[in-house]
Amino acid sequence: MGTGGAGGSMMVVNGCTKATAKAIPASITWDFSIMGNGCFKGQAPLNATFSGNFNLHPLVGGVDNVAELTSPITNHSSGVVTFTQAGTFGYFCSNHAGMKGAFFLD
Ligand SMILES: [Cu+2]
Repeated sequence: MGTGGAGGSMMVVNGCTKATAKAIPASITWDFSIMGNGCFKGQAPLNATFSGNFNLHPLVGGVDNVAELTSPITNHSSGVVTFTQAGTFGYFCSNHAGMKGAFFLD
């Protein structure tokens, strides 16, 4: 399943649905506290800033621990992710299974 498409609102991505996703904060704390709190929604284009240790917690775009190499999240630099298009974008930490979430961008 690709994550770049516009899926329906009931689509579950990395445990997230658009219905329960929260507004994207100015800075997303990228540590264990993201577990259960990583579901976001907003309006593209936008930048999302993750703050954390990317050596301990490699931030990768994708779903169900499968990296999507074309995801803007996979291609982030220093935790700042630039989304230029609407879509649904999952992400996860490649070291810790519970660190995951998704962006639902209109
Ligand atoms: Cu981690």
